Order: sequence, then C-alpha cells, then structure tokens
Amino acid sequence: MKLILGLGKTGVSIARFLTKQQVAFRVADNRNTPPFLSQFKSQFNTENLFLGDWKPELLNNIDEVIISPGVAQSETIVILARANNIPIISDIALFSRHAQAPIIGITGSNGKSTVTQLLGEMIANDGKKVTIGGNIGKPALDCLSDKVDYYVLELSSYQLDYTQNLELLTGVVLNITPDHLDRYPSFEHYAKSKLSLYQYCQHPVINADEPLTSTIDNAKYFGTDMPKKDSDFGTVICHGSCYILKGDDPLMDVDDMLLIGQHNIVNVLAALALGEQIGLNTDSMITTIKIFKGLEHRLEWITKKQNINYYNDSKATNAIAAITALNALIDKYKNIVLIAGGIKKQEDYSALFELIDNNISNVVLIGQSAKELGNNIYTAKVTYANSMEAAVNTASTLIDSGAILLSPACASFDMFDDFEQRGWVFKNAVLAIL
Ligand code: UMA
Ligand code: ADP
Repeated sequence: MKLILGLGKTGVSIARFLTKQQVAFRVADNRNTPPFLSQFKSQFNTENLFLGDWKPELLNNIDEVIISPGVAQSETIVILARANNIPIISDIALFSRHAQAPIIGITGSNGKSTVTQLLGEMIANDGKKVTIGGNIGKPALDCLSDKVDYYVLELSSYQLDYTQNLELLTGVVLNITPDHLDRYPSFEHYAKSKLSLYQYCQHPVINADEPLTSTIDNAKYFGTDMPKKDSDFGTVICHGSCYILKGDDPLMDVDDMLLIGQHNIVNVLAALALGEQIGLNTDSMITTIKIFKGLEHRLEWITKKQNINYYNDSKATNAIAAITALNALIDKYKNIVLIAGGIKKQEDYSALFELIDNNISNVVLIGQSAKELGNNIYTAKVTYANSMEAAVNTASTLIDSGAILLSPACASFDMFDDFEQRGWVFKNAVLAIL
C-alpha cells in the first residue's frame, strides 16, 4: 500500500493516478481541514483518509510514501519513514516512471514559470504536442497523456528534494539566489537541491552567468555575453541596440520583444537554448518570442490612468525578484511608487533597500512585515496601508506621472490565499480608480 502525504493539489492528483492504476493508498494531512478536502471527498472514499497529527501507524504496511512538496523533511512522519527505510518519492518521480514522452525540466530561484510557458509555446508553434505543468500549477501526474510529444515541467527545490529518479531530455537551473531558507539548514543546501536537476539531464542547458553552476560536458550555454560556441546563445550591443545571438549570428533586436527587463532577455535565452537542445526550428522560436506576452502577475502591465502606468508583479515573492522588476522600470520611468510587503523571507534585503533609496521617491508598505521593511528605508518616503485597496489609492495620489508597481518581495499568506489572489485584488483596485 502507498501513503500519500499532503492533501493539496499534488495529493489529489496522486490519489487520482493511483486509483486509475488500481493501487491501494492511504492519504494523510496533518491539518484538520486541508484546502482540498471537499474535492477529495467528492471523488474518493474517505475510509483511508487520516487528518490531524501524524501517527506512526500511518506507516503500517506502506511500501512507498508519495509526498507533497509542501511537507518539509523535518516533519516527524518523514523522519520516521526514513528511519524505517520506507522510500519517499515525489509526484515528479512517479510521473517520470510512467511518462512515455521526453520531459524537459526547468528550475531556478526566479524565472521558472516564464521560461516554462515560453518554451511550451515555442514547442506548440513548432507543430508539436506539448503539455506544461509541475510547480507552475498543474500537478505533473495530471499532465500524463499518450498524445503528447513533450512535457515541460517547472520543478521546485521542494519537488527535487524528494526526487531520486527522473529522466530529463534537457533541463536548466536558471539561477540560484536565496529563497525558501526556512526549509533549508543553509543556502548551500538550497543550492545543492536546485543543482541536483543536472544529474537527471541527458542534454543540459547552463546559464554561463550563474557562478554556482559548474561546467558539464555536452551542455549548451546561454548568458548575456557573446557566446563562446556557435550553438550557444548570448547578446551583443551594437550601435546602441541589443541583439540576441546564436554564436555570431544576430537573431533579433531585444526591442522586438513584448517582454520587458534584462531578466526577461535571460529568460528568452534560456528558452532558446532548451529549444535548440530538442531540435526546434530557430526561426519559429524567434517568431514565438516576438509574440509572447508573458504571464499574469509577472511585471504585467495593467493600464495607464492619468499618466500613471500600473504594473502587477505579485509573483515577486523575494527580494531579488522585486529588485529585478524595479531595475526593469527604473530606466523607463522618472517617478515610480513601489507597493511592497507581506511576509518577509529569511534573506538579505539590503540590496533592495539600497535600490529603493537611490531610485524611488515613494514606497507604500502593507502586511505583516511592513514596519520591518519600512525601518530600513531612509531616503524614499514610506507610507503604510492596511489593505491593498488603500495602498493603491494612496500610491495614485503620490505621483502625477510615471509608474506604480506592485512587487511585494514577500509571501502573500498574511493577507491573501496566494500570490494570484494578491495580484487580482491589486488589479481590481487599480481598475476601480477613477
Ligand atoms: N501539509 C501538511 N503538513 C505540512 C505541510 C503541508 O499536511 O507540514 C499539507 C497541507 O495541508 C496541504 C498539503 O500538504 O493540504 C499539500 O500542500 P503543498 O504545500 O504541497 O501544496 P499543493 O497544493 O500540493 O501544491 C504544490 C506546490 N506547493 C508548494 O510547493 C508549497 C505548488 O506550488 C504547485 O503548483 C503544486 O504542488 C503542483 O505541482 C506553489 C508554490 O508556492 C505555487 N511553490 C513554491 C514556489 O513556487 O516558490 C515552491
Ligand atoms: P518563478 O516561477 O521562478 O517564480 P516567474 O517566471 O514566475 O518565476 O517570475 C517571478 C518573478 O521573478 C518576476 O515577476 C520577476 O520579478 C522575477 N524574475 C523573472 N525572471 C527572472 C530572472 N531570470 N532573474 C531574476 N528574476 C527574475
């Protein structure tokens, strides 16, 4: 019998899969009312459902534990299963056992969803059938299909931690910067988790600008410098314009991209290198890049009202992501108001504070960590708001022209269900401004 740990999106997808395979399972969640309880009850018999504190008996007659990424390695049930030599695997490892088409894996601290979506669109526009899933939102097991040419999976470090077997045709670690440090003893452990992706890749793709990645034979490289090899991807500045290069060949002017910001040039280079590894046509990839609008909640332009442009970057849940978004807008706008805050991560925010003090006139802070953030901002004017609506209304009175950017640099769970809800509340508040 299998034990499914966690009754969220992942747990329900595992239950659905095992039911199809006619494999017996037990499900446990140490919360009394997990978010997917009613969905589970509507689809499955509840006699093998166990809620509340983990009990050792859960492991009786279990030959394998399939675990949700949100369940930390420090949980007693995980420690006990390990002590009893019961294998613990992720839904990703289970998916890989059953997938009949090649899998492409994308991890990194930031940019995963953008690259996953863009590569998915490149593959589809090249005339092939593709399904994207994983950490981006659709659990991997829900993606299994016999009518697919490729799977593109976004992989989190949490998923990689519980994965020992995975076959990837190609894959990339986009970048490694501090995130999720509450789940790891140190940054080195987090970095090791991300880098573990390369042990599963047949044809790896490497970011030449990421110092934590080492050289790997048969890897394809991308980076912001000139490419070293004909088949690698990079950029060059020529007569004031920036061009994307494959080897020495200019492929496109970055001004022809709809995406904005230096970080998105890097994301595009990563998608090109992955596409090249699986044999996609270069012209077709470039056409896709030119029409790719990006994802909701990632530096998403919403509207312009009274000379103020509003951007929703709710997905920026750490300091580096907010720095990235600010850097993308600083060159474009003289006046910027940043709306930030929520639950601060355990990471160094000093570079963000410095960037704010040197470039931004106004910051509006919300959420649990508002005061802690505000106490470290000295030059920019700080205003506190107790709701997103109040933050937007206040921000709109602070400048006559320029940009208002929601890029929270924090998790959303103190005020919202998740980053998506936070982004929607922001957008509604913006649209409600007269
Ligand atoms: N649970 C426990 N005990 C615990 C922790 C969790 O019982 O100690 C239970 C919770 O009650 C919950 C269940 O476990 O009901 C499952 O929780 P989960 O956190 O694993 O969430 P899922 O709904 O299965 O969603 C997961 C990913 N969540 C996390 O990694 C935290 C989703 O990524 C992913 O989209 C989904 O699988 C499909 O693959 C979200 C995320 O925040 C977007 N990811 C992090 C990130 O991107 O930074 C890594
Ligand atoms: P992820 O799925 O890894 O969270 P997303 O593609 O959803 O990444 O982007 C989330 C945020 O991270 C964006 O809003 C942007 O601010 C920032 N970001 C995106 N790509 C990069 C990158 N390559 N390097 C640094 N920051 C990035």
